[in-house]
Amino acid sequence: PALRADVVTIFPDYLAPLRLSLIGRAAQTGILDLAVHDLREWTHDRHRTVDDTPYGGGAGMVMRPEPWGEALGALVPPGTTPVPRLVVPTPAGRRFTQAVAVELAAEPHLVFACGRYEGIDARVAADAATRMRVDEISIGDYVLNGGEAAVLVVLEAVVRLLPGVVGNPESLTEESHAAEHDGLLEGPVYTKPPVWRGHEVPPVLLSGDHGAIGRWRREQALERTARVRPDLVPVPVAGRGLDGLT
Ligand code: 6GU
Repeated sequence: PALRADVVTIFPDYLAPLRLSLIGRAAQTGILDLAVHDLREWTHDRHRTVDDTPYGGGAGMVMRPEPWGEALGALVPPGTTPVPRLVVPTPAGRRFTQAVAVELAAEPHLVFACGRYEGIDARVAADAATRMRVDEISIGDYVLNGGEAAVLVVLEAVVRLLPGVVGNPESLTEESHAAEHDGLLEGPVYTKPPVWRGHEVPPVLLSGDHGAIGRWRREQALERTARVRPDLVPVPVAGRGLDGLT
């Protein structure tokens, strides 16, 4: 497979959508080797306890380190090569972006550790970091109850970048956030009919003039990005104007 992905969670059913659609097909065709593991398999008490009260006080519960240590030890035994990357979804992580998705898609093996409650005892990441690269990642500035929904997001963004998953590879370079278009948002798109409910398709798109179409799309992308995401507008550099031409 192009990618092996292990997901550890106390809610394996939450990851069921990974069997559907594009990711499901990638797993069916062998591009993706996906395994979802129940953290409670690595508990030993009658109640399969995964959490405990926080040292120092505070609200909520913290995930105990022992089951996580055993799980990661079983999935990544000493001497495992290539060394997998451990992705820990947390609202306190570095921001997940298309550039991070591209980075993760280049890895052969990803292990996802889904925390719940107030998070995982910090010694789990510290201990794992002695053996593997640990990446604490946030999918945005809001709080989820656990990492599972974030893993669905991260895997959808990563798996579609694997060779052979998206039919036409040009789709990947023409879309929003593509580095090839300076990370701009994609402008509006149209299909037939040329007039619908009185709304016309912009005539330039019917002109057959690919130079003019390319300039129009760039202008639309810049206009939309400046309007809805001014933080994404690229800073002009000497010798290269924002029109992408000069
Ligand atoms: Cl990755 N995990 C959780 N639990 N909450 C989040 C998040 C991740 N990203 C934003 N909020």
